[in-house]
Amino acid sequence: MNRTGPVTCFDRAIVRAPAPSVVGGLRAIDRGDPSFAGVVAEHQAYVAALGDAGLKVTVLPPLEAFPDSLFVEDPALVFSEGAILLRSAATSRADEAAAIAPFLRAEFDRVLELPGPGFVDGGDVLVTAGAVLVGLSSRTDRVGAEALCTLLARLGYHGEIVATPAGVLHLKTDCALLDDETVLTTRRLAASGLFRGRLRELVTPQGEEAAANALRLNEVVLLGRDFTRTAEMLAAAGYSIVPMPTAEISRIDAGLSCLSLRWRGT
Ligand code: CIR
Repeated sequence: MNRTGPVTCFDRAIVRAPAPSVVGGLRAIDRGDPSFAGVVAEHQAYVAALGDAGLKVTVLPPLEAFPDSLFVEDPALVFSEGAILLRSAATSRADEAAAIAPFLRAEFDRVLELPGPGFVDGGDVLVTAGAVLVGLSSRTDRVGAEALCTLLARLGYHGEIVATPAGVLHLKTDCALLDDETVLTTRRLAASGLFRGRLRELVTPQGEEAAANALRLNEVVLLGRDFTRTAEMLAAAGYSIVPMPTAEISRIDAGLSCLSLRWRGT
């Protein structure tokens, strides 16, 4: 198994249980609503996988008023040094940061807040060993990204603003850090040159682009279970794969990073 470094090493996580309203979650293309029971089952499998990977998981209560609130990665960023509350450009998600704030204030001594008028979703933020990459997208604008870089500096991190390919929801829709030196990426994101000279790239096979929203946790990589060719590629490269069900959450444009906030607390 390839080396896990500080940016893929975690012992704590926060998730939020899905509410029945999740069936009306945001999506770019409507391929039918997910089933509530199916989302619950996928979420439970995810929480179990986090525990198996060695993380202590706090499960927050469901929020019926916020269909997408199980995707806790978007309203906040967390680091060992503190948390940052973000601002979502999606109207239906705008108040999720306020909803998660009390839990973050209970966990972290330092909780910073992204000032307006800019917007950032956590799905656009890829923490690498060298820099925190902030992808511009329909959810993250330049004003928000610049404000975030200022806050990151206060926590001791170097933020860098990068581009997300047109039509891609979030930067991490198309990539996941596999270890300090390696990123799993789609061909279209790799083509932007973003990772050149920074990270070794493993590119998802054609037709398995959605596999790129994977999640490295300590000794394992959580990967959507339908992506068998990506699993073979990662196994051949020395990674230990945990196949995860994602058919229901993928109907509302979600993958594996967005279901949790992860950090090293000790
Ligand atoms: C949304 O459009 O906001 C949700 N339906 C999906 C959010 C996925 N978040 C992520 O990948 N970080």
